[in-house]
Amino acid sequence: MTNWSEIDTYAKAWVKEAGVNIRNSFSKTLTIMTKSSANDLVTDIDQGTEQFFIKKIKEKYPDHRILGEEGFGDQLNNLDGIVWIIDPIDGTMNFVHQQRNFAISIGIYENGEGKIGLIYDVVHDELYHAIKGHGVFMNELELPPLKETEVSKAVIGLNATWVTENKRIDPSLLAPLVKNARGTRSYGSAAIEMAYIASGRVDAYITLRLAPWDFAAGVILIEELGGIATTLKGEPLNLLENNSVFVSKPGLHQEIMKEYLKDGNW
Ligand code: 2AM
Ligand code: CA
Ligand code: CA
Ligand code: CA
Repeated sequence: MTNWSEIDTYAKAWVKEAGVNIRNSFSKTLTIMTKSSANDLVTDIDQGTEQFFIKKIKEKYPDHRILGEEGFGDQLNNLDGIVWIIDPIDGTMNFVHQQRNFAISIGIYENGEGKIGLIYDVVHDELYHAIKGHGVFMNELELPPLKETEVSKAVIGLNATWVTENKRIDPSLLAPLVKNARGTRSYGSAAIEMAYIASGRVDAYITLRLAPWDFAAGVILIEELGGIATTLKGEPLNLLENNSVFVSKPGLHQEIMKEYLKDGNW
């Protein structure tokens, strides 16, 4: 039998320890590198944080596998067994430019089923934490189930990219949603946008391209609270590839799918 309570205790302790290391790095000079493009940044702290988690996990749980953004984990082509899906710093551009609005994101899955979700907003010291079947907490505060809402009363997480010319979606689909929503926000960290749905600060989050480590923890939090997580076509998310992601309070998800996303028929 898997001792989830023990895994949870270790995971939380490691996330807090990594957070201290990241905060301490603010006084040092960052090494900033680019990946796929000039705006796709990675730092030595992203890499060091991922390596920190891998060392801890492999020491304690040698049979667990790890999928990490920076590539120090395992090559996965299935989700068999226990898999940690890790983004050491989600919101690297914010980390580099703002020293805030970034998070550590860890989703722990067993045979593809989400068991533990951790999102740690390092600078605000807010640890969002879900254990499947046992609720979602922000630090010590248990979060209530998500209530239904509607577009006219909703704050929607949406990057302006998706309402300008882009190669993934016709901007005329989402422009009316921006107009009809109470407001839109863009925090620049998918994990924080999703944690904010869990805590009720945002009602939905829509984006056309995320990697598994961007949403692996967030969907566990949101689904545990009765929220809905799909692609923009309304299909289940796939943890082994990039996805469009639409996460939302209930009711609102159905309204946006039907009235703005034509039930995925675009
Ligand atoms: P990152 O900071 O870990 O790279 C920014 O809008 C959000 O999108 C962040 O969560 C960011 O994660 C993520 N992101 C940035 N570049 C991406 C890419 N090429 N594919 C998928 N997600 C990306
Ligand atoms: Ca990145
Ligand atoms: Ca990320
Ligand atoms: Ca990252």
